[in-house]
Amino acid sequence: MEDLYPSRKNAKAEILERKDPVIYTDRSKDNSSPLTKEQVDSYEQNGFLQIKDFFTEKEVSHLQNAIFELQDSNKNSTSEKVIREPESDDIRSIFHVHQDDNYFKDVANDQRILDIVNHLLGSDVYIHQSRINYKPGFKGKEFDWHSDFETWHVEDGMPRMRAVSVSIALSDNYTFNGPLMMIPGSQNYYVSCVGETPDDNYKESLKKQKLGVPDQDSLRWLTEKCGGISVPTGRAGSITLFECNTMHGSTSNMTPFPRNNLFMVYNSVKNQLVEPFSGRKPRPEYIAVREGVKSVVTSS
Ligand code: 6CS
Ligand code: FE
Repeated sequence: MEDLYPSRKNAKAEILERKDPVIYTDRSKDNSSPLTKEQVDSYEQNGFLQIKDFFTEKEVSHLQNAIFELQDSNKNSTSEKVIREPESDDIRSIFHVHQDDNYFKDVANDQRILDIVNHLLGSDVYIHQSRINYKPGFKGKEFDWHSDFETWHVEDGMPRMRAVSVSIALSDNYTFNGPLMMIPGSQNYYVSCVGETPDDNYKESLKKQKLGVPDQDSLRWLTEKCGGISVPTGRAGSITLFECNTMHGSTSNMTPFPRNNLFMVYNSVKNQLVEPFSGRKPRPEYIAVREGVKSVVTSS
């Protein structure tokens, strides 16, 4: 398959134009959308959309109990799905929760979310990846600037930009405890990064990403060309949908306040993974779902 979004191939970074729509549903059908026209416009323009108080307080406390139970039960786990912070034993992320835990399987199938992502992606969807990022107080380290799509294209073989991440805030996201930072409008540009992907890159990149982190000139160009930097803060229970190619990152957390987020990544069934464009072997199933995609997660 032709590589429309080459990256980590050249010695010089390059910024390419996006070749895919952001919204895949004909906008004339907005009246059937679970989102308002303003919300769809905002997502299309900025590459992300925050919906405050999406989950009720009761749902939030169930979700929080679930992530803390999982954090506790994995304290001494040696599972590959449990990623620890680079300088401590604190849990940084737990992957594949949508499959390994019935409670989170239900969250992934929440009809309110499915209706939104089906509309944005214009098709049925399946979970490409799920993870809880705990970013513990004092110890939670940064997630450097990156486009998820750049990694999912190069290392997982995701052909086109037709996926949405749903970040569910499960602790209050303040300006100071390492919230998600986005460059609004950056979804329209693809930063082709330098470097070459080694085998098993994920064993390092999930702790601290190096490859696929754009150079400073490209980041400066994006912030100047696009809309600066936005930080969608908000109470636990808010969700932030962000397009797979929206440039984002988050700083280390040096405060006592943890920043717990649950991420569900929805990919269109029309955008299923092929061979990684890096030429390397595919990443493990718990990072990039390939099996059983036939039984898609669909709206009713
Ligand atoms: O490699 C990945 O798939 C993961 N890395 C980051 C920094 N964001 C997306 C995803 O969780
Ligand atoms: Fe990311």
